[in-house]
Amino acid sequence: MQTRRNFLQNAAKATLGIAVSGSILQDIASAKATELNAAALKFSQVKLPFGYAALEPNIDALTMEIHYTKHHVAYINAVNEAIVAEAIKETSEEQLLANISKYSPKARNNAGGAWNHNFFWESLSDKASQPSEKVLTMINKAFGSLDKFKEQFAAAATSRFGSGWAWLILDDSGNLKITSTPNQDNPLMDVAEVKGIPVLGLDVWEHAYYLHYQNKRADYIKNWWNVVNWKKVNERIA
Ligand code: MN3
Repeated sequence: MQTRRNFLQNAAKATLGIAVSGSILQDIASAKATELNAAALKFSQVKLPFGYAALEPNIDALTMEIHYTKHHVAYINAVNEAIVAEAIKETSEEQLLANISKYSPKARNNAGGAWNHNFFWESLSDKASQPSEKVLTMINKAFGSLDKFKEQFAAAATSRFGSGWAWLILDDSGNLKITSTPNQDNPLMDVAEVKGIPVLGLDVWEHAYYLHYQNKRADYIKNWWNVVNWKKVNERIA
């Protein structure tokens, strides 16, 4: 005979049963969502490897802070929006760049902006460094000498009309080459005139130097050599 107490216990169990199966379903749904999110490409900002003021006077602290916290963050957010909005299924950042002509200008500009700046921060250092023997040999072979390389790279960076980037790349024969791209394009993109694997890049957008150098892009480029992270370049080529 069912007592009131038993009835309440059974009712509670039944409620609990429903609650448990409800929560299992929720768990499955949320695990699925996590799985889907994990599969979707998402850009994020690398940690700045130094303080905002670390590269003074070559790159001033305010420029570094605005560049990192405003410009770069805007590219990251916008590319992630584009990935969702366009249901982009590429599995890596590099894969997306290699197929970028399939997507919108928003995806192209911001995938480039997101990738290029992560690459740029890691190409800079407050600690002095030098090209490795191997890298120096490759530079000598391609450009004649380190000084000649710097001249040719600076020329590419100076003559890039409007906004863009200068790059040192490895071409598909494994040789070093200098190129430049407009806007936020880069040599990993299928739309790039000259394609290759970037090993060093210089942002020549006015936002990268104008506060400190105003119209003197050439001075910015000249001083930028003082903060190039050759250790990183060596690793990228090794
Ligand atoms: Mn920039």
